[in-house]
Amino acid sequence: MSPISRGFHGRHRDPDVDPSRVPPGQYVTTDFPVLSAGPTPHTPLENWTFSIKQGGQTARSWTWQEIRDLPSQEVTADIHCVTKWSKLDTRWQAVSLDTLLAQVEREAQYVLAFSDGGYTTNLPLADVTGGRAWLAYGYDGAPLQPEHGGPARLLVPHLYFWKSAKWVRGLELLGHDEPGFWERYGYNNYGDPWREQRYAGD
Ligand SMILES: Nc1nc2c(c(=O)[nH]1)N[C@H]1C(S)=C(S)[C@@H](COP(=O)(O)O)O[C@H]1N2
Ligand SMILES: [Mo]
Repeated sequence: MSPISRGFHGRHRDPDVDPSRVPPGQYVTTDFPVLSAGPTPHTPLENWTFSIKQGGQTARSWTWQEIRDLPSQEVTADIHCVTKWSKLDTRWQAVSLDTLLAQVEREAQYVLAFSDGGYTTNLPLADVTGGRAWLAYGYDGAPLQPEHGGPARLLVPHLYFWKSAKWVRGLELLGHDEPGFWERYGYNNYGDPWREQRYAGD
């Protein structure tokens, strides 16, 4: 993934920004940087599914059309990348993960999100329920662009943005915690931007 250049504008204090909305060590940008660890996958929608797996089995799976037929919400959220940019008031069209998880019987405490291309990220189940996490397929009034995770990505804005898996294809429900892609490379297991949990040990 390409680092954000040092000369990136927007580090100065913007008088329009309420500083209480910006976590420690972050700066606000109006751009929407693209951060991808690999190439952008292009899965045709007719082959696309979103699955919830448990105990090595698929507990529930939705086609693209089935996902689109579920009730969606307009979500406005501030997002915070571990490379230090934050973007305020991003607007998404999304299905709450509560809606999806309500359709499976579950015992799990943890989830591992998995994506086309092999990316994974782990989250406590408590962080993807209770109206705090979504499957997002629209951004700013348009379909979510492939470089930003389209056709659909996770949106978990209360944690650093690496937890918001792009090109997500499902959730594996687990009884134990299992580190995902960046978490295995030394990123923090939980990733709370307000506690500046960037790396393991923070
Ligand atoms: N599948 C996948 N999801 C991913 C990533 C990735 O490399 N692959 N990068 C993560 C990181 S580190 C960030 S900051 C955000 C970036 O999202 P954006 O490119 O839409 O800004 O996606 C996250 N989700
Ligand atoms: Mo990131």
